[in-house]
Amino acid sequence: MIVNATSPMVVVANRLPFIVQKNAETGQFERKQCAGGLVTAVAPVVVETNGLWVGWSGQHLEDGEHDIPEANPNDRSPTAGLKSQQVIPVRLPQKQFDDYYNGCCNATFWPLFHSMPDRALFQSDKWEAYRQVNEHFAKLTVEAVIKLAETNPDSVPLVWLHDYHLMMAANSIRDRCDKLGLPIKMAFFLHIPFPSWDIMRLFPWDDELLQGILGCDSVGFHVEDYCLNFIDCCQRRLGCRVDREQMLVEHNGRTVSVHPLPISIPYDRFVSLAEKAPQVVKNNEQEQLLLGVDRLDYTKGLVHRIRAFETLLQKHPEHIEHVTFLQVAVPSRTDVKEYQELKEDLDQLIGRINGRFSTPNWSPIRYIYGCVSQEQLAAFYRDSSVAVVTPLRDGMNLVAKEFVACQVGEPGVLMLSPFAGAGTSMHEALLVNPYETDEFAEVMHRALTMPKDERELRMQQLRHREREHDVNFWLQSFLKSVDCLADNNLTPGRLLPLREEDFSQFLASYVKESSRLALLLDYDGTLAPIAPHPDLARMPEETRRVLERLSHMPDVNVAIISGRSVENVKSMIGIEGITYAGCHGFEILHPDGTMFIHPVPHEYEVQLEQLKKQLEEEVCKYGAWLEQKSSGITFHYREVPKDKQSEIMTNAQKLFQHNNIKLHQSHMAYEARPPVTWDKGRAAIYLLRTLFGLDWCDRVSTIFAGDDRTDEDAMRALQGMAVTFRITTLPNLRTAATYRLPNTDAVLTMLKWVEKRLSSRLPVTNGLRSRKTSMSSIGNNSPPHPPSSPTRRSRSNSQSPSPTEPNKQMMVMTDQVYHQLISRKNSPPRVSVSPVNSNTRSTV
Ligand code: ADQ
Repeated sequence: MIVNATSPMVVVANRLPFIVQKNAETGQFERKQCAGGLVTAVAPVVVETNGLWVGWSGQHLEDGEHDIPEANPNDRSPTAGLKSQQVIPVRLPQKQFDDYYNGCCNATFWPLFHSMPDRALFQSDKWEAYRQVNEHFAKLTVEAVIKLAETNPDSVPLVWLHDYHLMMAANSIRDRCDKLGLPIKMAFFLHIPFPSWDIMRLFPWDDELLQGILGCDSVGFHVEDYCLNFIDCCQRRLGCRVDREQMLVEHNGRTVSVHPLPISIPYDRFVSLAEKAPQVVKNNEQEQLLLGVDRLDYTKGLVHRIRAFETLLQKHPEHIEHVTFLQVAVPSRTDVKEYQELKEDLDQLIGRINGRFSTPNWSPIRYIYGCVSQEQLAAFYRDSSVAVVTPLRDGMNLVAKEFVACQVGEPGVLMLSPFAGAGTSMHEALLVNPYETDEFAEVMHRALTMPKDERELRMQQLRHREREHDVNFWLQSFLKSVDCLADNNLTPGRLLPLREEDFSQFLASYVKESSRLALLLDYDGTLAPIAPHPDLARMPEETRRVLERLSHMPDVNVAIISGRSVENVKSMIGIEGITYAGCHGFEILHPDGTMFIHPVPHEYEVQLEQLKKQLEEEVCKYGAWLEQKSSGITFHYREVPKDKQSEIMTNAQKLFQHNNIKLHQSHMAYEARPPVTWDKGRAAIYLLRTLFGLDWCDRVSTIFAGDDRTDEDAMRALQGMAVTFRITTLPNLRTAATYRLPNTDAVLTMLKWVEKRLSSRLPVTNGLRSRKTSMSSIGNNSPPHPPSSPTRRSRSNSQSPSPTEPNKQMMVMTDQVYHQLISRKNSPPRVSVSPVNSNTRSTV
């Protein structure tokens, strides 16, 4: 095979391309070949590029450490050239391996991805084992990359992860390599189907799984349908921007390309095997063989197939004594109960049918339960009249292709299930739905009686296609897709930068031109990029102007909900006429100047004072400092030099603990917040109810955007009642948000989309809406008019103080008041609550 790869390859698969076994006679460890499509296709690339293979050796940690044996000098298999130093064996404790392999891979992903969710088990401990094992694979893969970098410092290795066993390794590999400054390319190939969103969403950790796969640069599936399913899941579950035509997914600021790469077989090898294989012994010259070759797995549809054969004999008795069904089944996962039951069912079914139809010279079904050599398989393929390849669901199915390659004599007929990946391209096969038993039997009859000219024509076409698109073609297509093929200049697909139009996809059906709109926005990391010091976190001028214009539109309410104190966030934003909620919603300054303050227990205030004092005296050094807020404090350690950070953090944690104050982790900071059930979520709901009444949800379109854990409270509280955006660059993050955005620029783009969408509205000027300054007429970036007093319709009848001077009126929120407020429909409750003196605040 001429590989032509430009990068050394690190293949990462559940198994090594051979199993290491102890020879009972010599006591020496030696290699036992496992000849599969993957090994045949991929091993030569690893050999030729001086790459490495990471995988399980068949040995557990308990079996002890031993060297990987070199290949036997007589070895002619594809892995013969693979030296032991090119192999990185994965050894794991047996229990952990079992939880990962049987508990998660085979009990969860195998049935789920084959769209058989009833068979799938969802167990958190098995999922945890899966993640841990993937982490272990990731660690060893990075060791492989380091090894390659030492010998080959100028090349960028290609890490190729295989199959459903390793869907969670990519992010960890990327992260570790980034930290070490080691550039890599990373691709993933799935050998089984990728299910539709409807099935995928049943998996409780689907978001993590999708993000795990998206850690790669390139993702390959057998057929286009699986690619589209994956893209669909990324869009619907993670809110990724996607391009279905170019098959691109944007996640975490990176573009991941998706490729249909139909795997195939070493065609020529099967042809030459078929040319040499000995004749299969038949009952007589005229006997026709129907052939099934499968792993004994419930996805392969063996029971359905044998039942259809029974129907054939019943409906077409002319085949009795002339047709035999030869089923070859390789034992698979024999330690799993489900597979043992399948074997029993099949044994009984075959026994019953043989009992029913057998004659003294003939039995209808020949059943071989075991592994047969490829030479023997080639003979079966060549000498059978019909191959019955009818899985209930299959990623590709190589048997169909092997059968076709081996048709070197009298042409046979291929029967194929449309639910196998192979069914999408092998058009000349007779497609049959395995669930439709009567029709299945009729198609068997048609295949057995098909005239030679039709058989020839169909087989010729099939063979031509498979010869062209053999396993080497698959490999070259893969290398091309990752731009690792010599003489290939691929321009990598890129999604266009996020544009305003992209938000139509997220928001158009929710935010109409006529909608009443509430925009609830966090500040740091959402409107303003995170900076080393809070004072330096400035919102771009353009964002300020868009927000200002939005705040002047009728029926648009803008509220900022921040962890900063209310005065501070207001001064950072500097727009009048909007709502400011500070300290995660503990203090809310309404546009008319009234202030809402959530009460704080006295005991907490005493403890807080003590904590403050101790933090200042003991740990506010090396750049660590304390931010004072009305209901709490934030201890910042972002500026502490790296070598001092852990000491400062540990000491600060101890002081929080010592003073019995819960520590809330923030961006490089610890926060103390009052121990009450009030957070951004409750504050957001309170705001919406006070602004729009109890039925706000029916009348108002709400958009929330935030970037950290405190914002998740709001995302959860608003789930199903608002469109929420999480601004994040974390590669694997669980969020309650509807969509993710990569940065503050994307938030600005979203705001601009909203502005454009609502631009037919008239802005408010001094309480009057002026046609002259409607948003559609604003061509420049300057605000249409100077900031005016907050004169929304709902507020125009309240006596608003000057916006520049907050109203000194305050009310204190008790649970009683809160419930009173939220149960009052449609009335602006702020107005009906007696204001209390600000001095009373701390005593409640
Ligand atoms: P499998 O589920 O294993 O592979 P398949 O593609 O049919 O399914 O490959 C089976 C292989 O095993 C064939 O090469 C066949 O020759 C061999 N085999 C079958 N029965 C045998 C027997 N009794 N003795 C010896 N060899 C036997 C997974 C996915 C598929 C996908 C492949 C490759 O489930 O959908 O096509 O990976 O990506």
